[in-house]
Amino acid sequence: MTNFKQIRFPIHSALAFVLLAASHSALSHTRLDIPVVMEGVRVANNVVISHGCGEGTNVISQSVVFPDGVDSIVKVDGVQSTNVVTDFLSNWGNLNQKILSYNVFKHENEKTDADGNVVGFWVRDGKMPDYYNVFVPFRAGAAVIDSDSCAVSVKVVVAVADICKITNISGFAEGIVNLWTPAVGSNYDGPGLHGYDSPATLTYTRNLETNPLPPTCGGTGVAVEVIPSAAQLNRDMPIVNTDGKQIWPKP
Ligand SMILES: [Cu+2]
Repeated sequence: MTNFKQIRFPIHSALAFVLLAASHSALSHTRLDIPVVMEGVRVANNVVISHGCGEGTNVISQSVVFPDGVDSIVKVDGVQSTNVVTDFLSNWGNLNQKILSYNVFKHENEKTDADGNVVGFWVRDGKMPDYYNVFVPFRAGAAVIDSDSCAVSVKVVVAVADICKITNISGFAEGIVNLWTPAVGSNYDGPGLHGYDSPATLTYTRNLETNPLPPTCGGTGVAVEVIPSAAQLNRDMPIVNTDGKQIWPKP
């Protein structure tokens, strides 16, 4: 073991590098200000943009989409299930509203589905330097976990695009756009980009005092995850002006 010191150093360095890289990405990706909320609690939340698309770039627009609960992917303990969102969140739909703010972005609007429920929002005409942080505020409504379900937590996956340059879909690249979306096979997966398959999330935890697990759950309960479908992201990720004109991506 005379070589111990010689081999120990590179291993230690490699470990330090991995830890540094992990903490960097955890800190620097676009995430929610308050990523975990107890059910029944309404909070003022923010989408936090922590960097642009590289040195010298500005985030000029952002698009945010929540799963609509219509054709969303539902996973139970990590396994895709045939359940629907309302099996676990009894009041899902229209829970998240944009809080109006022209601090950074000069135009904004909510995105709605055919029934007028808010499924996301967009902001544009801003200029956030790469080295800045920006809060995009929204009101996260009080979700209710279905009392008959065994869910102890429901993690809602949120798709976000931080846009530094307006292009068409084929123009998506490093330095142009950061896509914090689940890789579900939509036009907004962004394979190879910085935020690939690293979406923001909002987790509701069950209030076990007021909403105890049914005895049939066996005491442990399940962790549920709700992910927007590719069809929904293709429909809802674009930024469309009130006059119907699509701003991003360029058609
Ligand atoms: Cu990052």
